[in-house]
Formats: sequence, structure tokens, C-alpha cells
Amino acid sequence: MPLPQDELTALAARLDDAALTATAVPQPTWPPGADTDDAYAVQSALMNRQLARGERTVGLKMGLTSRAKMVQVGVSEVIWGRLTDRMRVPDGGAVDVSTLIHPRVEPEVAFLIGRDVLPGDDFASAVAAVAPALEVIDSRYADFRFSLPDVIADNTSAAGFAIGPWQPPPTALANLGVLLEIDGRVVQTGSTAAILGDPRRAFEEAVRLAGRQGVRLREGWVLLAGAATAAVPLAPGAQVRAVVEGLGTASLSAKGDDRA
Ligand code: 0L1
Ligand code: MG
Repeated sequence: MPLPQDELTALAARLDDAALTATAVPQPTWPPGADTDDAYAVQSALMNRQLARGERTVGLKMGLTSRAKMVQVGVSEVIWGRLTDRMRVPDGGAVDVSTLIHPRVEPEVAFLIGRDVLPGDDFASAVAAVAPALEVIDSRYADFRFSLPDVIADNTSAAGFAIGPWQPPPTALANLGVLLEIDGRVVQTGSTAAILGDPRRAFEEAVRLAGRQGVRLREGWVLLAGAATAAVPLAPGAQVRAVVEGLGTASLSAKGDDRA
């Protein structure tokens, strides 16, 4: 039985307020029978609140695409969320961490969608460009603890992203070295192979999973393919850089007071 509309909108409002006030909330209690469709319905209601405030959808993100991330958060399924223009940080720009609860940052690969995507469209025909990227995540739940439906409802912890220089998709994407640096020190190393074996699979999963909820990738949107390493805490003053072999770098800094 689908989640009753009043419970769905109440949970969306609670998560929205948590983000707006940078105050963590307890994990929800889902009624018996609630499933990921219910959780995506809450995510959609949460997004509608953000769009009603004037934000614009600029893309989608894939989450938990690597074993490292699944193990880090104790969840074992690929998930997706929505990106708005408010989350975009210019490459080299600053994120105000005082507006976030317990932010973390992770190195990613981003795709630029070249045309409206139909079911069955493949990576080569739909993706116009590829770039190194950083994602800032910030669970709205206390202690960064959640179940699968919890994190889907919370828009997969999406909070910010920075994208490095775009370039035409290279022929090989499946095993590029990835570094995450903080203040010039390497804090995580990985490979794009950690992203579903090949980040291009993240495109296929986005088409399949978002399509199940009636959402299609649009021309000009960004798709964050997922992280190649575990995420690390983002503290004020940090200078962060993702380096992806052959693709270059994306960077951001953290400003503001520490809320963690
Ligand atoms: O982008 C991600 O992989 C994050 C998905 C949600 C889980 C988390 O907050 O770590
Ligand atoms: Mg991510």
C-alpha cells in the first residue's frame, strides 16, 4: 500500500526544514509495506518544495555506486537523487559549511547530457562530455545513519557539487586512477572501476532507475556518476581537489563555522 499523502508530505517537510536549518532529524518510521517507490515519492515531494522556492533542476546523481560507499553507510543498492542550481559550486569556488550539518566530500566523474534521453539510448549517443567532479553530501539524519528508504527520501544526501573542465568522452573510462586531496595531501585513492565497474554503467542505471519513477535525463543536464572512494568529512578551511587520471581536476574550498 503506498505511503499516505499526508505522511509523505510531512516527511518531505521535515527533511526540507532539516536542510534549511542545518539541524539533523531522527530517522523516520516507515509504515509496514513501505518500499523504495514510497521513498522516491518523498524525494519528489521534497524536490517540489525546492522548485517552489525558485530552484531549477540541473541534473541527477547516482549514489552508492561503489563497494566502498556501500560499506561506509551500510546500504547495498544503487540509488539516485536530483541536483538543483542551488547546489552548484563553481570549480574552485567555496561551499559554506556552516549551512550544512555534517558535510562530507567525495571524488566523482560527471557526464554532460547532450540530448533528451529516451529509454534504450546508450552512453555514446547521449553523453556529450565528461569531467572530473566533487560531490558534497550531507545527510539530514542524525549521525549520518539511515536505511535505504531513509536516504532515498533525503535526496541521497545531495548538498553540493563542483565540476572541472568538460571534455569529449574518452574511449576508455573504466579504470582511471582517482585521488582525493585535502590541503594538498592525498586522503583517498581509488579507480573509476569502483564506479559500477565502469562509470558508463552509472548512465545506464540512471536511465533505468530514474525512468522507473518517470524521470528522464534532459539535454544540458549533469549526471554525477558516483564516487570512486569513500567520502571524507569536509571541515571549514579545507582546500579540496579531485584528480581523475586523463580527465584533470575539480576543486572547491570549505568556508564558514564548523557545525560537526
Ligand atoms: O552520493 C552518494 O553516494 C551518497 C549517497 C547517500 C549515502 C551517503 O550519504 O553517504
Ligand atoms: Mg556521490
